[in-house]
Amino acid sequence: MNNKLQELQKMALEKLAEAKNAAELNELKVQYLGKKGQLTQMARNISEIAAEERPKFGQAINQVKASIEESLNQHLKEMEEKMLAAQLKKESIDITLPGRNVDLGTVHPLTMVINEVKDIFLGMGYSVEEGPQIETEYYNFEALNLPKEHPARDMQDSFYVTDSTLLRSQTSPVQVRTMEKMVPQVPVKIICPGTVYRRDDDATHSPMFHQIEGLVIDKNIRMSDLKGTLLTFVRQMFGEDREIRLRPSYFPFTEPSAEVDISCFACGGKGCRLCKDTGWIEVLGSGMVHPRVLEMSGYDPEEVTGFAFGIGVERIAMLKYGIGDIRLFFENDLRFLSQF
Ligand code: 2NL
Repeated sequence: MNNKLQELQKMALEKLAEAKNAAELNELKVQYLGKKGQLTQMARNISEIAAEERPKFGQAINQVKASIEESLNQHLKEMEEKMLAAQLKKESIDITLPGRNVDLGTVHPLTMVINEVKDIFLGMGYSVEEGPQIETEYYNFEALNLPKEHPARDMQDSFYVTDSTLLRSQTSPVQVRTMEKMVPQVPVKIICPGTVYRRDDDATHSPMFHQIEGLVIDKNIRMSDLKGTLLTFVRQMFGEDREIRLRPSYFPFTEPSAEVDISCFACGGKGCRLCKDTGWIEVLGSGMVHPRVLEMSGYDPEEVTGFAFGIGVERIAMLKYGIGDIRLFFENDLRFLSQF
């Protein structure tokens, strides 16, 4: 190989090895391989060489060019790797540092009970209806067969907003509104969960509390349908080995009416402190919808019948979780709420 060419290759490779950064490498690339670079110049001078030497010379030029390119790429690659390693070292984080705790909220015990009751009745084909919390006297009392002189209508027992509107004292008005919307269609099969208000305030009564009422209207609905439905509900809510007992009672909107007891889930019915040695615990009120109530909402009590029930959410939650004072639900004390 031509001496000058060898010399050039040696120089180029040495300089490439000494280059400190990519910019210097790039400069060398221009210096040797660029359009006006040394190697390019030499290739241009090929005409000065004897014709028979030219192929060999051309080949040598190409070899030198290839070796410079290879060395250049090799150095560039090494530099990139070094830079990456340095950057990774600089930016490394200590993953052994313990994480910060994030406080998670919990579902309120009353919401838990409401969700559970909803799930059970949704499973039996009911739909959920909601309605206004400020109601007219008509929907809250009149349509439910609560006569004008009934004590529940008294200012002392309900929160009146105006002379004829009040905070609903039960969720039944939602059921009345649903009946009016559906009439004369059957079946009606709904539950109405919601906040209700009464002038009452002690360890077992809160002026604001929660109710879930249920209503079924269809042809040939009988008391046995009520009993079977409530037994199914009670067993899912309080355990598969619960029994129920219906005691005669009175509500203006149902006839006949019945208070529903469940066999005590603490002692199984033998008698204990929870059931006050009776073996039974009262959990809800129910009955066959009063014919006048059906009639007022447009249904013909000769054609259809119905049953209804009302569940006190706070009462169920207090029983289920062994809570002695209703006010704990509304104080928002995290020491209480975080236990659920
Ligand atoms: C209780 C009693 C009850 C109803 C609520 C009702 C609703 C309509 C028609 C007839 Cl639209 N009845 N609701 C029936 C019986 C009892 O609640 O002690 N609740 C805690």
